Amino acid sequence: MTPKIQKAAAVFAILLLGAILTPAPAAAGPATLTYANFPPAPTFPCVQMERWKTEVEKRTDGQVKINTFPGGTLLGAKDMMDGVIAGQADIGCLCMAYQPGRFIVTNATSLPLGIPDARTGSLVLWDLYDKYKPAAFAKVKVLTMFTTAPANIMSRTPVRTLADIRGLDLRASGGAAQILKAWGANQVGMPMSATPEALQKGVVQGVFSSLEVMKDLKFAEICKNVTRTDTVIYPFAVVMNMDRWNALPEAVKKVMTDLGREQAEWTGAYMDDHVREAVEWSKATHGVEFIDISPEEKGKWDARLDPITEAWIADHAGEYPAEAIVRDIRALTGAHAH
Ligand code: 3IO
Repeated sequence: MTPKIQKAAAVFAILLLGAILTPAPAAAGPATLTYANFPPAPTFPCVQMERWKTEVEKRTDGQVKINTFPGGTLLGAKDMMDGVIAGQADIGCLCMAYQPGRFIVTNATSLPLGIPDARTGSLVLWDLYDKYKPAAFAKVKVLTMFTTAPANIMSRTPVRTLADIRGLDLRASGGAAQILKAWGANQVGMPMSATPEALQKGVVQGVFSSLEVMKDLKFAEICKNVTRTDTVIYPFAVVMNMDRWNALPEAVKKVMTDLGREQAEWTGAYMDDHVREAVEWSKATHGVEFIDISPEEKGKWDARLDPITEAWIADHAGEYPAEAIVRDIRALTGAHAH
């Protein structure tokens, strides 16, 4: 053997030994991720969380394991974004309405622009995020977004007219809160996770949100009246810590990225179905009365909302393409509604 070949053989032997002694990557086990959520497990943000977990674990062939924490056990409603940025949870689900000044672009979906249902709302929100990639999300990976179905008034006493709602203590947040104020209610802001106790204790006399909570949070036991306004949605985001995201294998990243839009649509469709079910359940189980506002009265309610969108454009035109954002939400709503 020439010295050159001897050297090559030695290098080969060392490489072979190294290959034998180095454990295969699989031996390190799956990446384990924590996923924080603020409301109780039976509510829709947690139902979509479990669905996402199941799909990701299935589609990544066991390369990742997701540990879910519903009910604010890892992060609370208003700590979600900063908690994920800081790494207190790897993934978190947040309602953007709880920090209205932080998520200007995506919260524009909760202007009174006529989004008819949660499936449409979720796709509109996802496309809007995708188009504008707002700086508010620069520090996280956005895994999905979705919205509730349009909000309605759930209350102890019946609300049929603007006179009935004037001064009534009703709970809402974000864009929905602006609408309650325009109708003359005494709007009280708090996350959904704090609302059951506030209703129970009489701190508020009702809630302005999507109707599936009549069943999921048992509001039908207290709120015997629902006034159909179908006015505005609440937007949500699911975000991941950037360092944890960057550390994931490419194949896992691809699974999660590909799931973003599908999860938005799944969650919206689940919400719409579940609202229908909760309405029937509330009537049958708790004798809840559903009030349709008369067309003449509805004209007055709608007229109160007319200035809201123009005022929002005027307020934000300096910093954002506010007019284009509103135009896009309207166009996307038309494109996705069916
Ligand atoms: C919501 C939030 C948590 C659990 C169930 C829910 N249904 C509708 C919402 C929207 C929302 O965040 C709110 O505060 O009304």
